Amino acid sequence: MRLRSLLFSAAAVASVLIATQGCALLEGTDTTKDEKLCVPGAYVFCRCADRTPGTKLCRDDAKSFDACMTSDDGECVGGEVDDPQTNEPIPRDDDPGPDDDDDPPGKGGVLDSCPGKSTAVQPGQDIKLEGDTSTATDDRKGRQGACAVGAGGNDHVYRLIPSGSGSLEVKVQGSDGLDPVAYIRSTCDDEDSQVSCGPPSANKLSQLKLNVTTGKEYFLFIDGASSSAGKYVANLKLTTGSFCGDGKVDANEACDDGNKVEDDGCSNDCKKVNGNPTTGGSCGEGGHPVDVWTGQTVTGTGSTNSYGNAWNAPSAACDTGGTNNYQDHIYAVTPRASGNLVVTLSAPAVGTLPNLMLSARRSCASATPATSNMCANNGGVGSGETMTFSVTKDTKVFVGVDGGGVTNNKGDYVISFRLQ
Ligand SMILES: [Ca+2]
Ligand SMILES: [Ca+2]
Ligand SMILES: [Ca+2]
Ligand SMILES: [Ca+2]
Repeated sequence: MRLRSLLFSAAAVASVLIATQGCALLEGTDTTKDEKLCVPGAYVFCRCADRTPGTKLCRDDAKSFDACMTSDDGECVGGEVDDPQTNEPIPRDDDPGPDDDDDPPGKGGVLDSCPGKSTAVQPGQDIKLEGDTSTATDDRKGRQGACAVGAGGNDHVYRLIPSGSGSLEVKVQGSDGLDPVAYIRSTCDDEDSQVSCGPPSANKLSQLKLNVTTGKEYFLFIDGASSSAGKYVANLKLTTGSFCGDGKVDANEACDDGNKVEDDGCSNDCKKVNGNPTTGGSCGEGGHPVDVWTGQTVTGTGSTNSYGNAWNAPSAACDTGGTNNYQDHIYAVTPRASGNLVVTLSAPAVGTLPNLMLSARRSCASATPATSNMCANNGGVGSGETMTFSVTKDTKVFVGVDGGGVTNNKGDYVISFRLQ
């Protein structure tokens, strides 16, 4: 009995050893140690014999993995081989760079999670992105109208980094079951930040166009309508060119603050200077910027209520020896040609024009020199003001809307600038 028992024990130990070695051979790692290799349910990097990068799923024991897979071809061709990155967690790729080509695709990979696969977008370059959403997860969906699809469809994400400002055109052709819907967000994880989208179409082609600005990031999602998934080819092309919203004042634009916020001093069409930005409150801030082009009238709604008293002697022309302690709104006007600048104050849409005056300076901080036509303070409450004075191409002048009269008259107005 004792011998049999010993033999049985020896056989049991041997079989355990064989099993352990077999397992070690299979996984390429020594699992005799009681240490965890991975997080169950997470994907790690693996390399196929044909050098294709892939991912493999960590099993519940935290020590072994499912077979190495690639998103395009499924299981590895020729099996898995050792690689310095093997078993590394799938990185969240924040850096655009040459390493990107090694990013493992597929479920849990960089294409399947924010911020997505970093993709440089250079002007004039044809960019082709190919993929297959079959093995991705459904985390996101499009929004608004015909684009409000994608729930139930697996999705891929690319982090686009344009190196020029202009119009970005995206065409996504689906095949193999995928009816694509492509959409772009300005914040990867924020559905409400969608800025453009190409609705699904009968020929499985989703197309969109978006003005993009260099220095900003955009997140392109390739999703499936009607819970579809499959292969796609996306073609991207950036054509540089100026536009309202690129942050630069271009021909015939009165301003361009690069945002999509109304009434912040620059309207979304770049034609009006509505609002009371912080820059309108002092010479240190430079004044509320306005560009004027020959033959064009720029209007703005404004108020002196938002500001303090930057100019206590508005201009030499307006200064009658006393001081002006009233609140003022200062515009920094850049004439794009030499000529005469006509500035007009008129009543706001609601209410009466307070007793305000206009004055202008060649230098924001100094009331001199200013000629007598650089002041308009003729009317009282409800009465508009107009002044006209000469300006030189690309030489800034400063226009102040200030309190007129003997009390601190202040409030809302409409101002216009015309270069002729
Ligand atoms: Ca989706
Ligand atoms: Ca512009
Ligand atoms: Ca704005
Ligand atoms: Ca003042």
